[in-house]
Amino acid sequence: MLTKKIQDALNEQILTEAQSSQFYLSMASWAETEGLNGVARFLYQHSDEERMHMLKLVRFVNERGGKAVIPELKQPPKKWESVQSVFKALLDHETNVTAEINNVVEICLDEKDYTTHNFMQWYVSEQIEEEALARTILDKLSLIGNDKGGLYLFDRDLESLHGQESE
Ligand code: OFO
Repeated sequence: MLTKKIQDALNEQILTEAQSSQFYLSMASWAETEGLNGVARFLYQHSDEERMHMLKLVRFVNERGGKAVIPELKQPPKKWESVQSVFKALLDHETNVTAEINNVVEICLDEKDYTTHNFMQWYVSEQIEEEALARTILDKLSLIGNDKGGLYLFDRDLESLHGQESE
């Protein structure tokens, strides 16, 4: 059985994951309308992954005798200045998500809920990968700068990069 404190923390995390999914969905849609099909594909997949992170939490809360809350979502931004600003926003967002996950882990330790603590370790590792991937992408983008040909190749590369990531 989950304590109220843990249940609240997990429900808060459900909101974060749902909001992440919505945020990346909006980025994906923007990229698609800009003709950046590789970037769009990467972000659509990323959005789906966040939804999966949310669902995993929903199922866990309910299986442990709690009640998951499916939250209302905020409208994400509709457009971005550049691909660079998209990935910068993505990395900032993921850094905040990591802090929130660490907070849930801390609550688990305070409450001595080792089962939820164990469950949350999956999210801890996932964040390491996601932040590293976002940093790699931003490094590539800073090499490209304003070079349109470079951006074209980056867009193509991203399709294969994410293909490997999601396997
Ligand atoms: Fe992007 O992370 Fe979920 O957890």
